[in-house]
Amino acid sequence: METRKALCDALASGPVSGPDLAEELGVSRNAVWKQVEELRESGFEIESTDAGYRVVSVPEFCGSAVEYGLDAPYEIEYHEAIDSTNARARELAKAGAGRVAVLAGEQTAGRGRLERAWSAPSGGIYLSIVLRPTMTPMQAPLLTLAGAVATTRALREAGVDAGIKWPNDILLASSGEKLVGILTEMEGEADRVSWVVCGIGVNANVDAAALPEGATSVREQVGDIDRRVFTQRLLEEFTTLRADPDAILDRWREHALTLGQRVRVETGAGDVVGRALDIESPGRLVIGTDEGEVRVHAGDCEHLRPV
Ligand code: BT5
Repeated sequence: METRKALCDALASGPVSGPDLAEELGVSRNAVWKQVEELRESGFEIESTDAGYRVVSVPEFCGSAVEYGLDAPYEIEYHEAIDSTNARARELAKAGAGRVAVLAGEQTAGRGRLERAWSAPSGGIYLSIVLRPTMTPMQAPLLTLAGAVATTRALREAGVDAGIKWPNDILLASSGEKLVGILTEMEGEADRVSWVVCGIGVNANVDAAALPEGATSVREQVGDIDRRVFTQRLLEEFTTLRADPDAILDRWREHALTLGQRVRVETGAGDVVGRALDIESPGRLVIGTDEGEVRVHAGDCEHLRPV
């Protein structure tokens, strides 16, 4: 898979000859030829010209299609359908993988937080990114915020008026219907994260009728999108944000729907009701209540109508 990613990178920058590819990738010419044949079998149209291999067209949605021209360091493991991309990503993470993303067009046992179910009909984008960050478990929520910002930016670029509800739901701004859910899982010790899986479920090219009440899809709002390009944009934005962790909170604020709203947050220690004032690292919501400011780390947040 690593060679395939490197091959996709090389082909994306223009025609290139077999021998040049072999040298660049550090593999035999025969290995290059085999990989090119595999790309053709997965739906790539690749011409052999005097200047070398030239990509004429790319398949609509699969691992190599997303890797082709992707400006982010992830190999993509694609499944047309899978039980849960997070479950698969955890397996890979436990086996030592990093910088890989599991992608599916349908999930048969998608999961939300707290063992809730996630509806994942065919036509969606279900993506779980495996990361091995150098950070403490306390800081890991920042990655979830980064995932939410990256996805919101990709949605806005696609023409969807999306925004973030704390901590990591993405909603249609005008109606509050849910477009995206994010589930981050991790393993590590007190002072060091071993791996993080950031799982993102986007209701992309699916009918709202196939989703639970209160949900909407990109298809319902702006029509079908190119899932390949969308996934690339998401991964690229995510990579840019990770390179500048200090900027994540500011970007989150810019894309948030929650700040300034009256909210009710259900926490393990009871409900907190008040006005959402700000977010603090690594993801705490600051709520102004009748009894003063309260900071919440986690919980389910509801936007209330102004009183
Ligand atoms: C989430 O949980 O919002 C996190 C969802 C994460 C899904 C991704 S898909 C890729 C990766 N692989 C997985 O197996 N999971 C991740 P939570 O905040 O607990 O919200 C769950 C609630 O959202 C459910 O109880 C439903 O009410 C609602 N819901 C379920 N499916 C939905 C959908 N497709 N769109 C909008 N809302 C949905």
